[in-house]
Amino acid sequence: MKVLHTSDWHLGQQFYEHDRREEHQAFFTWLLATLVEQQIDLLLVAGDIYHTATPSASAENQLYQFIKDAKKQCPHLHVVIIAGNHDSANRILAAQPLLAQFDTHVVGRFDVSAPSDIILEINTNNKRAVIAAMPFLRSSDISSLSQTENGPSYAQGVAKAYEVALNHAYKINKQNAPLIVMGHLHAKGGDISSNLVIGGEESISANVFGSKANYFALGHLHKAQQVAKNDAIRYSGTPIPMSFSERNYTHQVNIIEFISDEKKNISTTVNPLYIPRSADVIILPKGECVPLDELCKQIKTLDTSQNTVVPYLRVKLKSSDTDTTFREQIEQALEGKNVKFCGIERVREQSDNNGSDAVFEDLGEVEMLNPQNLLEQAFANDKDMAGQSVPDELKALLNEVISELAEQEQL
Ligand SMILES: [Mn+2]
Repeated sequence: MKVLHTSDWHLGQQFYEHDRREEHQAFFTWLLATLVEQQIDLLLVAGDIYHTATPSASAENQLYQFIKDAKKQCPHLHVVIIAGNHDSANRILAAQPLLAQFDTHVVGRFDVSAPSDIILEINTNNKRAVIAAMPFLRSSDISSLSQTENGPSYAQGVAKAYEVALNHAYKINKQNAPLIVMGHLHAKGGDISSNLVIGGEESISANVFGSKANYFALGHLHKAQQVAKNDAIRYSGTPIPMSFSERNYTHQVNIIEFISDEKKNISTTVNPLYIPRSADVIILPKGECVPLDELCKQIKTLDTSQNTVVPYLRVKLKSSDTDTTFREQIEQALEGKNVKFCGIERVREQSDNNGSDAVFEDLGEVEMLNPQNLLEQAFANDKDMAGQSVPDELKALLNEVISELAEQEQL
């Protein structure tokens, strides 16, 4: 069985008001050719198919067209898609009956009362695999699985959900077929070690995956990486950069091959395949901030003649650069330039009390923070409130709003 693992497509993303359809299409063209060349039996997409819970018609159209083309070119291909935190479970499940006609399996939500629903047996091309396709777990999905003194524990709930699902997978895998676990979560032990809580959920120890599966296809972290130094637990990362902070990532998909010997021992090989980048993502200046006139010079001399697809450009300027005509000057420098402009970032000088303050390269990273953390940072960074901690009343109010929104999201 030969498998291709990818994730975090974020179809329909608007990047500083710019449509990314063309880049996604370039990725799909490459992916289709790769599926054929590599003779892939099974395509795994580990969540965040779409960028928002209400994707545009054009984003949905792009996914369906891709699946149709993939089935046409690889008739025995099976596809498994799990929902990520950006996806609406209900929305992606709506297409399930039709997608099933194309051997495409969609798992939107984990239901504690029916854990076997997320276990799939794939039979294709005389090969077999068992998949535990665990979608992104919202706190409300798993609150009944854990109780501590302080209420439900998200980490414990996730561990329990994986345990229950995996036990079911082991039970049905009597013929010892390759077992693959899919998940959309922040697993501990990856390259990006951060104390920040990403996406409002805490990170989860890789121990929850157990040790019996042959490969773990993860999504959520956008940088391709192994987890806990284990070659078989991997994030594929995004196929295109989702923010300027991802501009130096090498985007890839993972190709996994399982070979069984006569004793039914399974050996697993994993090889990354690099995805060519269609649209370049550029920040000027490249290093430290430079004075405004120097920045304008750099913009004017930026050579985009080698770019076949129009690149994105964002510029940064020190906030202490007080020339009030900076916008006009930068706009003038941009005239006739073949770029998709993504705005001017005013960079604040590092304050003396650095250390605990997180520094963000762009707003996309702020989106990844959890709201409580963001509120605390707002207090810490505001000069009128400096030194004050967030009042409990305000914290409680924020939590109330968040849980109300979470409830609405479930509807
Ligand atoms: Mn994502």
